[in-house]
Amino acid sequence: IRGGQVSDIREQPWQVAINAYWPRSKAYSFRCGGVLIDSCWILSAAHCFQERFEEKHLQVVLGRTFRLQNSSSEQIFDVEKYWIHEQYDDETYDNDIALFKLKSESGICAIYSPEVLPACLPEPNLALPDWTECEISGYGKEEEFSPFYSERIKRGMVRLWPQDQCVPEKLSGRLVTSNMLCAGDTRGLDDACKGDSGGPLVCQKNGRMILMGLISWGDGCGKKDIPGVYTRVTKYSNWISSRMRAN
Ligand code: 4AZ
Repeated sequence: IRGGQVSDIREQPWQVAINAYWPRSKAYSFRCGGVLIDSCWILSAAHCFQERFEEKHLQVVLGRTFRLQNSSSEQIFDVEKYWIHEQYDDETYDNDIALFKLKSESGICAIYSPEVLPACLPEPNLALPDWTECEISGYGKEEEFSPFYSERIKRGMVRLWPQDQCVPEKLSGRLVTSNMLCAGDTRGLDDACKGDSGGPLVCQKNGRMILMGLISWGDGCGKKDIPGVYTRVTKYSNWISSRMRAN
């Protein structure tokens, strides 16, 4: 997260970190963010998994304020299976969504606690007013050209842009589809950045935190009047629930 503030996992208990194992270096490395949506289910961005990692090479970490630091509140899971959206386009990042089922013997995976709680999925028809203030979070970079990911979880505040202002002219010419939404800080400060992908954009409604977006792409991080681009989660309600029901 560029700008924003350091946070605590209890402020973003749905935030997950996904690590991928690299056989050549025999080590796990941080890959992307993700969002807990149910005890055994998380969402992330398809583009993080273009390499088509095997399930056994992925690991999901919940409940950590510090990305690399063990914590008594953490819960770590293997992945039983994951699905990349069938229409994901690696050129445009259209349909940039992936669904993960965590592995468990019992059918219960994450145990809810102050540090581990799911975000709510939106109804498919939920439309929030333009410029609604929402929250993003992640362990991603604090500056576009920083060599490091953030060691501590951060959060930032961004506003939902009107779709008619979310156009290629604002985003170095890249296509913006109706499956994407734009959000940015009108002060030009808070924004998602590299490593935050797959993580949440949540908006408060009736006291609940609703997952409206997944961090997907942008033109740099926190440039003035340039929004970040997010996967529009309302478009995938049926895709998500049908897979959860069938599995
Ligand atoms: C990235 O590279 C990335 N400012 C994600 C989000 C944004 C930029 C880059 C939005 O994963």
